[in-house]
Amino acid sequence: MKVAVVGATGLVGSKMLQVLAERNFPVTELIPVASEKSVGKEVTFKGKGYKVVNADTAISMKPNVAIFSAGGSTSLEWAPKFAAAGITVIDNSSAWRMDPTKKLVVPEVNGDAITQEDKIIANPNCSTIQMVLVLKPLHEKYKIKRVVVSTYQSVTGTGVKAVTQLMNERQGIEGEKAYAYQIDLNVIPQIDVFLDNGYTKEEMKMVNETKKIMGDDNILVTATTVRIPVMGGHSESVNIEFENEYDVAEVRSLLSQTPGVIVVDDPSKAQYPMPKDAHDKDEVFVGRIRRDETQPKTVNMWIVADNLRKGAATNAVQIAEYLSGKNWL
Ligand code: 11C
Repeated sequence: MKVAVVGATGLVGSKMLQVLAERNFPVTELIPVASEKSVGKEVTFKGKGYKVVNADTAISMKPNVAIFSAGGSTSLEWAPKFAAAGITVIDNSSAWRMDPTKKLVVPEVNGDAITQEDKIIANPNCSTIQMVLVLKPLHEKYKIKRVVVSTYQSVTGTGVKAVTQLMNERQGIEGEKAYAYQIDLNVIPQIDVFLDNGYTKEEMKMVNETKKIMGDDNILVTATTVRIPVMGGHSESVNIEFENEYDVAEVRSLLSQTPGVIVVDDPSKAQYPMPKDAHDKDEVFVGRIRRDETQPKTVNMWIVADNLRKGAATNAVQIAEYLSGKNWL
């Protein structure tokens, strides 16, 4: 299968190549695509070098599938052109996620929403993906009424420039900044721009994408998203109120049986998920599962995942695997 990766030289793009190789996606030809300034550079895939091309050239090479991670404006401009040429697009940007004509997919949660007619499929935001994977089995069992989430997000979510800023600050080196403020030894309670309602765009992504993926507009979600000086993964403190009574041991057991979720939850041994351990793993880790003693039918938990893997590249490749399994590519 010919696979184009649009944005192949970025942090997520590079992770896409790594994940495609690791999962042995049947790539017969890789088409790395990037902006004009990267055209001609070489990227390595499974030990072989491939020259970066521009989007026009990629379309003329007729890939079966194009995985986009090059930002919203590139996706808005180019995804329809790829789709019009019969190329299925899996788009990691926010450009198409809330478009009612496009599917927003986490394969384990709503893979069955995809049809053969879908030519642009949206990959959700990283902080949403790791949360819905855990919410889904709980919603099926106890029906979720309301979710209160606070995030602790890795600088890798912003990209290479943010990683460089953190490392430079750590070594006292002046350099270009991804954030308006110092990130080392600090916490920034703003991810993306502020909207008129006082929430950030990242917070409203968690609210709106969760409802769309879970297929239930009645789930109430309120979010506070925060950048912390960490790499390796996003962490989330999640408070979930159910319609029905639940049992903590049963929640633990349900989540242990959920594909893609690993429960790490043993307070007696100080075992809980941490970004350092989630780094470069495809699974979503959950722990600190405990009853909210201030309110009935409510549970607290802590969810961690590598935002570049399940939060981006792995989920996109899983969508491609789903399509390939159906012979739709
Ligand atoms: C962050 N969640 O950590 C963002 C990155 O809509 O795909 C991903 C943004 C998106 O900053």
